[in-house]
Amino acid sequence: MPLTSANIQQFKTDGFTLVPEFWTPREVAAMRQELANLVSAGLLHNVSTTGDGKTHSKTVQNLQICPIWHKSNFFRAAAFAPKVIEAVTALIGEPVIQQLDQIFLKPARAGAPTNWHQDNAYFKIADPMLGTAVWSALHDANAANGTIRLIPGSHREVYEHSRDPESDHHIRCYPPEERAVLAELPAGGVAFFCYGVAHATGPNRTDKERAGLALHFLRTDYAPAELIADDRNERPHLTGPRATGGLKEYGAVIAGTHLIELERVLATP
Ligand SMILES: O=C(O)CCC(=O)C(=O)O
Repeated sequence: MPLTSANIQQFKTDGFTLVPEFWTPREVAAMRQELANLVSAGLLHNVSTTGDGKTHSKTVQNLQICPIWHKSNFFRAAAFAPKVIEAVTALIGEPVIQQLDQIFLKPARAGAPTNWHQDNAYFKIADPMLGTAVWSALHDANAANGTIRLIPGSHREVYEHSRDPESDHHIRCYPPEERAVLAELPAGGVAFFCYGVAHATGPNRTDKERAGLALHFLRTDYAPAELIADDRNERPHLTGPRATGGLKEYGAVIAGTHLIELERVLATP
């Protein structure tokens, strides 16, 4: 079990918890390699704007890919890793569905922030404790390179959101930042935070890039209707009576392929 009872208790109280050694060094190496493949293929886009929410910045970059599953069999399989499912179900219960996958890459010296928001301002589920992000540090993440900040207990508050003028499509809020904690994590570490917790990442002014992979999961019984419609062919049921290991959603069994995909990525130059 990747979480301790203290992790589960902290998630209940603060709305988030940190696991510094979640992914193995080999898993991290494969994640970085696959991210480099996606970057080379031109699949990440700068969402950072000059202050009007429209004009893309030429000086700073917040590079996003969302979704990832249709571009990377490796990242698609990561959501099915048994330790991911074990951790997520320990935090939010069952049955669970995967809702989203995305990466934000902050290039060296010019990495731009992702501003404050609560994921539930997008997802709007009835109980924000019944959805969680699994935010994985692909590089050591610290204050200098803009690691994620989280506001303990903010899942019990709802902040007003408006269009973020520094992003081409995001919304943002202006929560009490002085209450935030900095989630410093080594590469392979994970922050689990429920849909209600306000969070943000900062600028990266160091001379090395930094990336975070965010997988989002929620309780199937709290999912929006379109996400669990019978004719839906993406976003997998991971547990419960409708779970098929990805077969129904992707046309192939994905469960159990995470380590096979990892070896494939590492073996491919
Ligand atoms: O990694 C980032 O910059 C932000 C991630 C995030 O806010 C999210 O996945 O909700």
